Amino acid sequence: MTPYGLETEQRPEPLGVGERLPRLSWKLASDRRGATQSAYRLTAAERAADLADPDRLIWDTGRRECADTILIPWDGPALRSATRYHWRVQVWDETGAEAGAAQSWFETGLLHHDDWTATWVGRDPAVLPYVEPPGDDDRPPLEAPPLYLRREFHLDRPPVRARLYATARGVYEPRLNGVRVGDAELAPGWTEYHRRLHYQTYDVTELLHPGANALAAIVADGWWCGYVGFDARRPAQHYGDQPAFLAQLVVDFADGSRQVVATDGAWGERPGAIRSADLLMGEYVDRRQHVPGWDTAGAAAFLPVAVLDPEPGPLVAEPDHPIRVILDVPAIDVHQRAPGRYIVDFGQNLVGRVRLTVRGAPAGHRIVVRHAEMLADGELYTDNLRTAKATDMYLAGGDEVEVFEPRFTFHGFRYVEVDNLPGELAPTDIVARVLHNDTPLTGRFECSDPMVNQLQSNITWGQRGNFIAVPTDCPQRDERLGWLADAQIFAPTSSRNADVSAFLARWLRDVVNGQDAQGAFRDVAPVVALHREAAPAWGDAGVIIPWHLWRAYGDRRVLERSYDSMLAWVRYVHRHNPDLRWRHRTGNSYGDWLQVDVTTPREVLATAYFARSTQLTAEAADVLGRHDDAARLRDLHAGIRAAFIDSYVAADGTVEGGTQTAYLLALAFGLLPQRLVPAAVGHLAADIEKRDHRLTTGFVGVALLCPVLSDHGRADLAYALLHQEEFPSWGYSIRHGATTIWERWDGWTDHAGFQSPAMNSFNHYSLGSVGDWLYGRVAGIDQAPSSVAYRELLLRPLPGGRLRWARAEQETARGRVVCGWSISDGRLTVTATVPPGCTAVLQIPTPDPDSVRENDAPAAGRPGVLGVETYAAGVTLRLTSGRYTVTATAPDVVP
Ligand code: RAM
Repeated sequence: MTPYGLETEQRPEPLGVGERLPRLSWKLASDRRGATQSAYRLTAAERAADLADPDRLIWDTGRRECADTILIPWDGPALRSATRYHWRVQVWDETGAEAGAAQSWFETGLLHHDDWTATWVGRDPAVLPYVEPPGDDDRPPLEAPPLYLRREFHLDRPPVRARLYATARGVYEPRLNGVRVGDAELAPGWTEYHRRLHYQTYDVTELLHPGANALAAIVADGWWCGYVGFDARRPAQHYGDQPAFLAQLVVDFADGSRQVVATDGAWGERPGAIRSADLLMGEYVDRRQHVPGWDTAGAAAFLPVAVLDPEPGPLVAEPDHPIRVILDVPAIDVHQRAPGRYIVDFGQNLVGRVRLTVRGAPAGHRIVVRHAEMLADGELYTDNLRTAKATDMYLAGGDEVEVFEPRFTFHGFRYVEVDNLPGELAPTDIVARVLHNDTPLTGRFECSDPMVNQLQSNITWGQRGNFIAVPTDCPQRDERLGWLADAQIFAPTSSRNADVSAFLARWLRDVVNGQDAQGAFRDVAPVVALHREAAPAWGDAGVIIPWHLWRAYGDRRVLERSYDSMLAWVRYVHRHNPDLRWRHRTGNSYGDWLQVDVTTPREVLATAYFARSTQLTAEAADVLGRHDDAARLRDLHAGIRAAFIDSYVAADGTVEGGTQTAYLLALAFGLLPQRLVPAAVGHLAADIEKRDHRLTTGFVGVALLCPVLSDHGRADLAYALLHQEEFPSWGYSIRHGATTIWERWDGWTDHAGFQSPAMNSFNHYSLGSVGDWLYGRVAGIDQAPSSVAYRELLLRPLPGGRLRWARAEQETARGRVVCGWSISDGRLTVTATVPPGCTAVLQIPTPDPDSVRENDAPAAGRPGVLGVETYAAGVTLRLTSGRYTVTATAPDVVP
């Protein structure tokens, strides 16, 4: 058994950790069945070599008889700022034998406000009135060009260690001696800036040298003062009226001395090649304005900056993975539409920007790149972008070969139009660069059906495209907001595909910050619009997501930090709805948003969510030891449930509204008397059947559709919906070429063409929330209701539909889990991997319990098999950790 995947604060070897008591985690791997950790020991030292010397350890837990492996808080000495700590974990297995060890490190950031000496600097309008060079009428509105900032400094000796701590009001790219620092994009991302502004930490030791050095940065408007959301006001409406920069370079020498170079009045500024940059509008570069060597020592004098603010403000160490360029996608087709004008197809709706190689353009020649998700009559369809221009422009510098790649904008697109290009556009001269927060991909789902695999691909692309700075609703039009319902509906799916623990926990701080003094959350976070109480299912994200992060990752601290706001939300709804039907203070009450042809009564949906949030807050209270709260919340929940039944459930099991979503909410949230459950399932099934296996659900209901059907014995219907290719269905969009999940079932239809451009995104993840079910039931990786971070696995492969096999893998916080099945020649084969320290209940659906064999032997008594029992549809095996291959007579479900 070996520990691997060591992490501090849910990231491997992070620089600049801001937590005073960071939490350490490791995973375990073993080929041996029944492997478990019985004890661990954590040690730490300031030098890696010192980990071997007991006298030089600064922290030693000694051997702790404990199976825990995740998020163990530091309880060593108080951590100092800007210090690297090496740590080692040693583990003992279930026999008490020493099993293995591994080591890692983390480095603290600037933990104290006093550590900051830097001041905010920006453009001084008095010193530098900006005058746009004449002659470019067709350019985007240009209010103020990005800042190019620099400062020179001298080092007497080579440093042994150097760190740059930096951030911006806006988005920035730091540079040192002519070289870009780090690989973060659009840093510092987007937070409730007035409450928390993230700074980034970079190791720049290798970029410095004795003699003259130059520290520089480009800073553009970003979310701070650019266009944000659908309210097209700019500038100064949301956060501030101009971008600014704050940085502190800390250089350490061998003799223990230190030199600090911080932003202050000695910095210089002038505009450069990027003439304007906006997240929604695009970027405009005039290469003729590029000053060679501007970011190296000895460059021409810049103008003085303005010191904008000596107070650094609410700086917080970046706690999650930054946005990066994650992959490059080549063009699959380049089509010339007119001389110099090309439409390029990347074959995938994606989010990022293009890199274009320009050949032989004379100085000042203007090339325009526009972006779109769809084509209409062979041309870009951009109506659905609303006011987002998504247009990049490049004025050539006159070199033989130039490369244009915008840096401070992003677009949602599959197609681009390149206009006014001199010469031919070779497919290799353009590439799409995909951007998103670098949440490590942890999951994989595959099956025998290409349409379902395309669905899984569309879901993961929707996740990539919308996990940019905050979980957004869409990445292309003038919106891109952190809508709460979208995020809570998709959270379970997202945590299958990637490790989103740090990303969502960080965004939850914004959700909590958005809550008002009465306890009402907002529909979006950060709050830049929609200044009223959140709608049902939207505000509930403030309860559901912390709970989900606890279940999926064992993150107790996120529960602790969210608990008061969870409770305040439930109390808020209760206070305004004392009769326990949520009818008042429902904000914009979107209902089952974008449902098809039906209307689920808002009150039914709202009251169901009131019950759900109350129940989850009660569970959170128990986890945190607040048992009095838990008891009160359980009473409240019982009352809401009774009110729900009384008001909306009839004696024959019909639920008010009679829609699929009404039944799904009632069944999924346990709001029906047990005796009426079969009847309600019958009504739900009848509705689906009478529509020839079509769904009517919107954002809210869709996540529950397949899970509820398969939990209630109607996997046949869940599969019928999964395989449906007629409108409305996932398959319909795929049949029409979708490579991402659409916002609306009818984003484009045979009968009506494009939906109204007023609201029609082709990259919205909500309807992709079925992904959790693909992993959880189709392949079969789930956990028991009381389990945390997949400690007690529930492996329930569900052969059905037209599938012949399905398989999922998931790198959980405890290690790698696999579950898959295949059927051939009447024989079912199930493979499962259970990581050390975990147990599993594995269901084998088979009509013949006696046929079950593990590795070709009767399952009972096999190593690691703790028990064999029959259940209604087959046999369950209780397993310890290990890898298993189980075969049995196949169930009679696959054609
Ligand atoms: C739209 C978006 C978003 C949704 C809200 C209610 O603006 O589609 O996803 O949450 O409406």
